[in-house]
Amino acid sequence: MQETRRRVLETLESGPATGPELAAQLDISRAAIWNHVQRLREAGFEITDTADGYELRTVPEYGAAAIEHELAANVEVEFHDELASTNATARERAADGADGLAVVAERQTGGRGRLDREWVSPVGGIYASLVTRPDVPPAESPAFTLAAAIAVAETAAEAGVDAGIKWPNDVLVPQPTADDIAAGPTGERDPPTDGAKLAGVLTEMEGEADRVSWLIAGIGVNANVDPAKLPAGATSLAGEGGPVSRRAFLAGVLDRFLELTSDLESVLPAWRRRALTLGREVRVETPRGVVEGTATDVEFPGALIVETTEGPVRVAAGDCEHLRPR
Ligand code: BT5
Repeated sequence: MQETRRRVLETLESGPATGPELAAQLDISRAAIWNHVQRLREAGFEITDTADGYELRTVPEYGAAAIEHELAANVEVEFHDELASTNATARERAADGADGLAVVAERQTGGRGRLDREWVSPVGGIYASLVTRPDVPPAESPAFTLAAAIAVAETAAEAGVDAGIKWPNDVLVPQPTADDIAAGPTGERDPPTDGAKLAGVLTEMEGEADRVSWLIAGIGVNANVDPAKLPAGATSLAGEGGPVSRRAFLAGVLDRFLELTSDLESVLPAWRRRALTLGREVRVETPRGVVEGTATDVEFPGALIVETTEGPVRVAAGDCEHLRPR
């Protein structure tokens, strides 16, 4: 959001203020203040004229200005009612030189997962792609994928939904098994299953040998969506705990992502705290074949260490399945 407009909004958040008061405080003309107030009204902020001056009544539920208003970081938001894929549009913006831009859509008609899989994207979800230009070698980009998954899982936990991460980037909500339910709160229970998928991350990048040119963190979160509208095995924040403020949730995710990626050494410890995969028997399909064993750790920038019958194997990329112990 334009800097002066952001300051007008911040001032009104602490209480009503007249045009002359705002003009004096921000050192601009009263006409300019009026102009900013009009722009905010057009963006959906309800600002009324009262005896005490302009009064901020409500903030729009979602949209560019609403998200920018919640963000601590200086990120510009571009909002669309519908896009094929926010990642596809973000790629175009990246090619045009964008940096610190989040492309957000109310729904996607061609949402993508990894390996050209589909990402079902009904209204009510969060679909966002953040374009950044980090000064790191391309080999470190997997850490950004982990960071996006951590940011979503932590923000979900703050919203009361206890989400964890399946390596590398699936945000899942553990579900009770049939045995759990039968055994009751203190009984013997089955080991946890994978859980239901709440969110996914699709990172795309372009770079030269030693430096990333741009990196896009594409984040899809089933927020205020009825789980019946999602594929089997999926869940939503609304289904787990109740609807959330999408503007606050997304701003929380983007701020946390930028914080984690500004210090890549913070990523692995934060990932381990939310990991569902460590200690589990896993089967990972990699481009070089299947690796099966116990997942013991992650290594920078995001490889999974699997203890197999032939010793430890370092898996850089692949599809991971949690197995029940033999
Ligand atoms: C992912 O892929 O999990 C990455 C998804 C990234 C989506 C975001 S939305 C904003 C941005 N713009 C895009 O076009 N994409 C990004 P993957 O691990 O391949 O998982 C895909 C699989 O998850 C599908 O094959 C389905 O089985 C399942 N799936 C599809 N839609 C889902 C949904 N809404 N919730 C949970 N699971 C879903």
